[in-house]
Formats: sequence, C-alpha cells, structure tokens
Amino acid sequence: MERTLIAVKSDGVQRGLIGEIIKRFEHRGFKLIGLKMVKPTEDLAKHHYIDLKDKPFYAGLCKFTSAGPFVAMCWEGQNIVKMGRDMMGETNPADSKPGTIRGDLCVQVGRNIIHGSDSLETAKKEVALWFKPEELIEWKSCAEVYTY
Ligand code: FUP
Repeated sequence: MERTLIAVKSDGVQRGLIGEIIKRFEHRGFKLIGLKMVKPTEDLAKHHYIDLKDKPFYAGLCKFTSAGPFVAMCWEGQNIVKMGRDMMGETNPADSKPGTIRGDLCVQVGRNIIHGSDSLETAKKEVALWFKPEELIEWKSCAEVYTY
C-alpha cells in the first residue's frame, strides 16, 4: 500500500492546526501509521529540503524548520501521494483553491503550515528520513478485526 510523509510544520502547530490536518486525512479515509513531534536539527531540516538547496530561501527555510516543532506523520492508502498533494493545495496559499488545506487555512508561502511528499520516490526517502522502521505501526480497522 502506498505511503507518504505529511507534516504539520511549526507555524501549523503554533496556530493549533494539528487536529484539523489529521482530521482531514482521517475523514478522507487514509490510515495513520506513524506520528511524532520532533524539533529537527538544522542538519535534518537541510537534508529534508535538500532539493531546494539552490533556492534563495533555502537557508531561511531550514532555520525556520529547525526552530520549532514538526509533527511528522506517515499516512497510508490508495493513491495517497497524489491525493495528499491535492488536499494540501499549491505551495503558495494564494494559488490554492478553497477546500484545500492551504486554501482554507493560510496566507503566506513561507508559512504554509503543511508538508507533503511530492512523488512516490520522494515519499519513500522522506518516510525513511523521519521514521525508523519500528516506528511505523501496521494495524487493522475495527471493521476488519474479530473480537475475542
Ligand atoms: P511544497 O512541496 O508545496 O511544500 O513546496 P516546495 O517543496 O517547493 O517548497 C518547500 C517550502 O519552501 C514551502 F513549503 C515554503 C518554502 N518556499 C518559500 O518560502 N518560498 C517559495 O517561493 C517557495 C517555497
């Protein structure tokens, strides 16, 4: 089953939006299999955003990311990478449609509250960067599980 990394960034945590973001993925029907709050080192933040290393905002982005809490989540489900991106909206909240997370909940590109892996390949790398294998929990819904 497909997996992706979704994270509530520190601005989302500060604004009290962890629950709102989790709710949207749960209600859509996806399965949460890994969850932790971390204060990333600057090295971890740099590694996470390595594909943006030549951008003028890279240094500021890494400093901002390592300055506060980062709620890392691994979500599982059919087509989760693309559907998660669609649920997030565009990088710039100003371009994000109402109904998307960024389109409903934020304004500035540098404070766009959520991260989501942008491809299957990136998702594999990002899940491995933020989670040890034993931190990912396989579970069945109560509809699938027999009682004793
Ligand atoms: P996304 O995958 O939508 O989070 O977007 P990117 O990977 O391109 O960018 C990562 C983060 O860099 C964004 F969430 C916010 C920040 N960023 C800026 O601060 N300015 C920009 O012009 C673009 C991105």
